[in-house]
Amino acid sequence: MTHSPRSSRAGGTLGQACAVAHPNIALVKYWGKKDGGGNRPAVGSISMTLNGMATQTCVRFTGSGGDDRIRLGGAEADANTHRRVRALLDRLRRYVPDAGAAEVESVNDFPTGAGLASSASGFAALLVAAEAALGLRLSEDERSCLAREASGSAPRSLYGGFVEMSTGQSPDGSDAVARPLLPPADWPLHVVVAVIREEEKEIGSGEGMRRSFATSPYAAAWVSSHPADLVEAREAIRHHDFSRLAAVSEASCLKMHALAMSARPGLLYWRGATVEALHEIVALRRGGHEVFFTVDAGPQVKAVCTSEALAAVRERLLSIAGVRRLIVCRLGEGARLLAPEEPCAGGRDVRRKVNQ
Ligand code: 2P0
Repeated sequence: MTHSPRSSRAGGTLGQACAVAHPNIALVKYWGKKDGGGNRPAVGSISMTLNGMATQTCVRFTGSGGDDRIRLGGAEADANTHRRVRALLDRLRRYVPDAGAAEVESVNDFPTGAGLASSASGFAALLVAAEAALGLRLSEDERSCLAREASGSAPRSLYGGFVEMSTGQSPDGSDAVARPLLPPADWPLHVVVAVIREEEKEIGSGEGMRRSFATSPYAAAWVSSHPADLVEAREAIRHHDFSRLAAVSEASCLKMHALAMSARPGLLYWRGATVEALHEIVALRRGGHEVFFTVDAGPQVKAVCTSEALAAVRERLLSIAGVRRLIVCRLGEGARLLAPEEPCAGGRDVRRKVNQ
């Protein structure tokens, strides 16, 4: 993709910046990539950005050579994460060739790599912080594209509330971007995350998608039936139609997992408590509570509900053996820079160096 000529250097000296971003959960799921590079999604998606979990990331460019130093949760990043972070930094450094090596510190206040969209919030926060640290001013679409190349779900965390990510038509991916659909305050829903296992999953989403598309007999049907789900969800969100959103979201979730399970070898992200939680949520809805489920590439179950249903949902999910704890969220805001005086869990060392 091309980033110029709209990008511009905002001026000033190279510096450091910190940003916060929240994970998002997809109601109409992204699963699968287009051939030809650029990490373009094979299908569009619609998500909710959540406020109860956050990634905080600080980036500092040193102006001198050497390798990037990348720390996640206080420890050196593993080789795969290091490679992905460096790839995004390299794309940004094309604008500022004298930026030098970066120091990155990032902290999640929720389990990492366990189906809770840590790559979405992580890469959204990294992009916003690095852009500011380099003094760049990217367009919204450029920001979306850079986030997407790092992680397909990350552009959705750039915005708050309900967000749609497009698969785009252009071969260069320049229109595979995220757009906000509805601000968080417009529909005050809750999301209760039932944490079932905090360990990192064995098969990451990227590998799961590749395997599903390479081997499942259902991949073509997933792609061809997807646009109707997007239309349905968009309409439900526009009209604040809870039961319509519930129906299309649960259908998209189960369809995605059916696709993953039908890969060879099959991908089974669920544990026993996952299935129990799905049954309990359906039973609550039959009992008159406004609640529906979604599950991502991990065992955790997310229950989307109204304020009226919240107490019953919490009680019922906590009663399931195998549910370790709940994280209760509302719709959250998009990624943003932290002001210098705001505390940043991800940037203690980076900030200390700058202030010395
Ligand atoms: C989603 N997931 O729409 C779907 C549902 C997981 C299940 O987007 O390879 O980590 O970095 O583009 O963004 C997780 O996929 O994948 C994801 P990459 P990503 O939320």
